[in-house]
Amino acid sequence: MFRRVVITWYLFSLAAFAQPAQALYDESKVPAYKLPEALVLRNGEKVRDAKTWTTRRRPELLAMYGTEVFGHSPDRPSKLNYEVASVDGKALGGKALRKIVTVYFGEKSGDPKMNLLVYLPAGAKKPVPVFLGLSFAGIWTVAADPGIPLGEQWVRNPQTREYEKLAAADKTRGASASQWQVDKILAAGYGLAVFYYGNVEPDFAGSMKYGIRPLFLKPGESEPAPDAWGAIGAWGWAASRAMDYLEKDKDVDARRVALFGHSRLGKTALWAGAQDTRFSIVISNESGEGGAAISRREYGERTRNLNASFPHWFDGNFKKYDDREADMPFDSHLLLSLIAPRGLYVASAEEDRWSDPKGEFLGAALASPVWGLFGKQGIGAMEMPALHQPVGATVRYHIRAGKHDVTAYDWEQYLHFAAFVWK
Ligand code: GTR
Repeated sequence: MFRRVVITWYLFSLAAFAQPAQALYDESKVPAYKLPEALVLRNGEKVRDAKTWTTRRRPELLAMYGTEVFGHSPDRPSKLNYEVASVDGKALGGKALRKIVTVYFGEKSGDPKMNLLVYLPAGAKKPVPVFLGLSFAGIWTVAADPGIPLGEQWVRNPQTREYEKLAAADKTRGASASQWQVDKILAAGYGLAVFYYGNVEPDFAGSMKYGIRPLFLKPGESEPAPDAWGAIGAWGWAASRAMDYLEKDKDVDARRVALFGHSRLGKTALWAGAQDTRFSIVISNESGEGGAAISRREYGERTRNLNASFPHWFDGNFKKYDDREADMPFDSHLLLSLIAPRGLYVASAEEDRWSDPKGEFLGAALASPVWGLFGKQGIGAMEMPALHQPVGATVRYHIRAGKHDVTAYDWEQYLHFAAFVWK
């Protein structure tokens, strides 16, 4: 019980302490703004076809996001160092084949490594499409499955307010099961792969030393350059390493892998999916500011809040945009456009005003013309839909009732969307 209380307290504190009372929530007071255009190159030339998009506009946007926002990540390693630690064909009461795969990030024994949990429908006759997700709380919280090894979890001690790495208690098994909906995913014929972001780098200012980024510092560097990756870049890079593994797994249809993340991990999914085109679908669940929401909208969280509360998430250059969103040569529609022409799902929750649902919708709607270059339909509307009325085709959006969370309703929409994209 005690541990569950600590985890709840910790997760709550992540969301709560960063929300100042003076955030703007009155739509009528949101000032007008002017956005950079998706289909215009920085030199002013118009983008009229898919080839110009792919060979010129996309690379310049990717470079801009690398330099100004998330920081550049290292290249794909020449070899993935991994080990299939266990395989059980009768997991979850016989419904699933479960694999635990350890991915090693460094050469030395103390270097960071992550455990990837892979569930596939038991008895599948051919390789299956997979949802790959990042977890806030550890892979053993995904399902109450005693076959998942308990790991260590970074938690903030309520007394000292310091973060500590503690062995997870058995009671935390399945603690975040409602956010993963494993039964629904398996019943739809898909697999689910999940890793714990804390295995890659813990999530607090000053935590870099415990994660993978030090492995890539250049000689003489004690911290990444202003245009080198932050924690979001590191978590996203690990998602690509999970993808490297999925490509090697013969039970997985690696051409059909959807990358999923919620909140800060939704921002992470967008950036990882923007860079790594092997992800055929990218799902942003309430990614908010720095994710799907238009930054120039003065509603809910702002750039200055991100940089003040989470200085480790973005790169050094991003700090200069505090209260200067109008000067950004980018905005969220351009981040989202980097997923084109693959499947993109953006989802919001009505009570999650901090994430700016309307800003998230507009990001997806304003990115959609890029899908048009490829003969695909995006959102196809500029009016926010009503609650529980998903809109769009290869770019899709919904807003549901309720709080900042991932729910069964959200997963039902993602499964439906995946069936459409992977038909
Ligand atoms: C909040 C943060 C948001 C969002 C959220 C989360 O505190 O301000 O940008 O990422 O955390 O990740 O839960």
